[in-house]
Amino acid sequence: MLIEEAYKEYPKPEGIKFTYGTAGIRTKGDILQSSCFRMALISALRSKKLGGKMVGVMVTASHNLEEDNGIKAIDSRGEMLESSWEPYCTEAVNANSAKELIAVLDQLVKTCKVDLSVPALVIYGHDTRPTCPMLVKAVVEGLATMGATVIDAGLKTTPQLHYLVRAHNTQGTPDAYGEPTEMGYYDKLSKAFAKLVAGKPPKTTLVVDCANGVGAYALMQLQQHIPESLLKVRALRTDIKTRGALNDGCGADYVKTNQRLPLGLEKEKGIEAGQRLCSYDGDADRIVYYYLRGPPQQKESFRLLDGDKIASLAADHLNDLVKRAGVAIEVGCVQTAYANGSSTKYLEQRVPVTCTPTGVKHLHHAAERYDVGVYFEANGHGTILFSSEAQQKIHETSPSSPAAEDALEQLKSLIDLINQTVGDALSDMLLVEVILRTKDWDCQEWDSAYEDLPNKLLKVNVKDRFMFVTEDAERKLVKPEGLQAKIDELVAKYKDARSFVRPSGTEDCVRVYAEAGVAGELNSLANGVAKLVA
Ligand code: 16G
Ligand code: ZN
Repeated sequence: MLIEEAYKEYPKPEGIKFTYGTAGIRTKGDILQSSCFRMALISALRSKKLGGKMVGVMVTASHNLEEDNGIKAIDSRGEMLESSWEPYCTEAVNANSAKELIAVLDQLVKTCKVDLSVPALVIYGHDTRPTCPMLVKAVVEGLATMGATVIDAGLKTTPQLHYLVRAHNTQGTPDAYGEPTEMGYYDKLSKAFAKLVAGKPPKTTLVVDCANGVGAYALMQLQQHIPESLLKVRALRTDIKTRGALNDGCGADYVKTNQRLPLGLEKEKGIEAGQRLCSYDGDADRIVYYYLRGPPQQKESFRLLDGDKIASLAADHLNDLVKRAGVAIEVGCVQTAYANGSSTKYLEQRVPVTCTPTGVKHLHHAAERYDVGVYFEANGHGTILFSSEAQQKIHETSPSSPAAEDALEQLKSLIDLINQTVGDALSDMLLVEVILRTKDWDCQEWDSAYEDLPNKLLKVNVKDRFMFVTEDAERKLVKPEGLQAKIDELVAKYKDARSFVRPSGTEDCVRVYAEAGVAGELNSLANGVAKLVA
């Protein structure tokens, strides 16, 4: 009855089909109220299903433009919503009447054996978008309809909300993740960081492009916990008040896609050759690094250190530490088809590597299969997972030498420094800073691990992207029939080339990725494949 009453305020906008995809539901912010209300209902059911444990709901559209927004559900271990529940989300947000909506929820309750008498506990947070307050209101009303206990986390980065869920649910257990507050988050990260860089003061300042998003706020808070004697940071693009500024000409996605500095940064005082920089995305769950080899005005000065480069840096470092510590655990790495071929080659010579389809949930689950699983998408989303057994071994191994003892201590602190629930720009930034400081490397030394193959990503508009079906971790098309053979034939004409085609999970288009050994041939290959697709 309650749902029927509340539903009246949240009918589905006509003529729109929503999908709960790789990044939850994402579209224009002003048509998302009904989805937010309904996702709240499902989240309450999810908490009940998990015995009343806390689950989370995050309102954000990440790197998208400011007018977009989205909603994502977080499971009780701080991970993405279990994928078997995604179809129910899609059905619920597309229901055309209260009756239809209730039928979907009834079906979910029955199939997934949800005990409705269990109380529900849901935490919700949001980024800096102007549509957030209105969407959060819909979430609150949905949760009230279900009689759920709620916690308003307010303005948070996505990974902070994931942290809060995990920390809350593990409180007082042997797996306790940290104090379940925002301050607890900064406290945990900063303490681990201080241990790891003790005796190694920073030689240079890191410039951080905060994408004019929530990362600006979070970084400012983090700086209250880490003294300048340990980390020198200069935060830019921190304007979270000006309308339209979010992700506009800045942020991790802009920098990675355009392979250039944030717009206008070259004119900023103090940005000069040798500078080390990084960019967060709009909800601070991604980060890419870059540096300047020459004057900032020259395009060729720009050198990107993307998710692949971060993965190689981290995998190498952890592998070294594990060996030095004498712990019997294995470091592995997970990538997607977008990983630069050079990075895969580099990593495969050092650690086992697996490839999964795009989307954090796929990488995360694959990384769980390693003792220490390093996963990064080329776009800068990633983290490192330590299995419980690996953590136990690290804590129980007695060191055989002072060097082994030092490596063990570093591993213990890294476990705390890394946000293992999901990719986290702040935590990943601290990780990179620690590794560079430990090795006494500048960006050029990091960059010299391998040379990226020239690569290009194109967007192709097609009539129906669902006609494109892939296999082999998205590296091959099985449909439309015959297309893959044509792509293969074209690719074979180029030296050290690779190309794949996949439907986007977040936009209505098909993406074409191409890589070629010879820079001058790249455009011809990418455009050739795009032509075959269109
Ligand atoms: C989402 C994914 C991201 C992926 C991107 C691909 C999460 C949290 N985010 O943003 O990992 O790289 O989608 O987008 O899973 P596409 O399917 O449009 O290429
Ligand atoms: Zn993001």
